[in-house]
Amino acid sequence: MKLFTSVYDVTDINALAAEALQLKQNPYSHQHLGKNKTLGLVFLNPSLRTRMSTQKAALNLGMNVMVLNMDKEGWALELQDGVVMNGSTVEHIREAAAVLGQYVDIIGVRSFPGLKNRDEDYNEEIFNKFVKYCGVPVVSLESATRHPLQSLADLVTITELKIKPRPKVVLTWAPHIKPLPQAVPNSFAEWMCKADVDFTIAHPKGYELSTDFTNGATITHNQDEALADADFIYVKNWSAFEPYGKILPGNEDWMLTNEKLKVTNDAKVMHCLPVRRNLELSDEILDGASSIVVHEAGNRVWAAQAVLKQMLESL
Ligand code: AN0
Ligand code: CP
Repeated sequence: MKLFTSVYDVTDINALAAEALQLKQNPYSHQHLGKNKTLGLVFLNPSLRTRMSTQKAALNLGMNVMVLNMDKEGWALELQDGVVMNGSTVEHIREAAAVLGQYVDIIGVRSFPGLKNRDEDYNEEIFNKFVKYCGVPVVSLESATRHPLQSLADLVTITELKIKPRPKVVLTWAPHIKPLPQAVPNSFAEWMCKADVDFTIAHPKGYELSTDFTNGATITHNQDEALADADFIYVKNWSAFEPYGKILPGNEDWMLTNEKLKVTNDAKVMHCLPVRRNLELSDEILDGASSIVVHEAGNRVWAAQAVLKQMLESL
């Protein structure tokens, strides 16, 4: 594997999830693969889980890891071509990415959307420029429109904890006070539409995701109906795709509660984290028996390790 940006970079998602679960059983079995190989992790936005789990995954494989918080510690990056750089940007992405590629064997990049210009975000301009100019394999640490390491960890978690062959999985929108990217729900939807699950998306009117990611999902505005008989509930806020990046008024009653869980099949509740308590998800759920959010975050290590292993094998 030379690139990991979406589900389309994976030939067999179930095999990759199975590989992650094998690595969970035997984390240090492939230390020789990463010997004298370096992973560079470049962050243009904050992170806790992605940074630590990907670093841990690389260490388990015997790799060296270097982290650059480019947004805080790097030079201000210019992204446009053909401009006179007489403003605040100091270094062009052409040189920055190419130079990073000289120091490392694999690069991870996190680059959130601006949520202002939909075409720019959905064309993945920043991420694709990194890929184009760095000259080494690239793994997405969440781009403008997708978070594939998260989605793989979510598939791993569902595969690990399911008690029937084809569970019902529901992605349900949750309230938030800030406009958040569509990357996590887009990506989760894209992976679930290819997984062996019965997949439903529930959201208030106006929060339709791009149909490029939801082909094959059942989509409803009725949360209670969606939750009926659910085995896994994936909670996530996202801002509107149209009008792009906006929060629509109302919908506070979409926060999941124990009362709402009664119609489910004793569902396990997932969230990628970070989560705002009692806004996106209630204390009673996060602190109760149905929440698997910390277990899910733990599985980020094995998802990242499976991806890095396949990349190391193709170097
Ligand atoms: C980000 C998002 O929703 O995409 C990162 C989630 C992993 N969340 C926030 O910005 C709160
Ligand atoms: N879920 C996730 O990607 O968390 P971080 O933003 O903390 O990396």
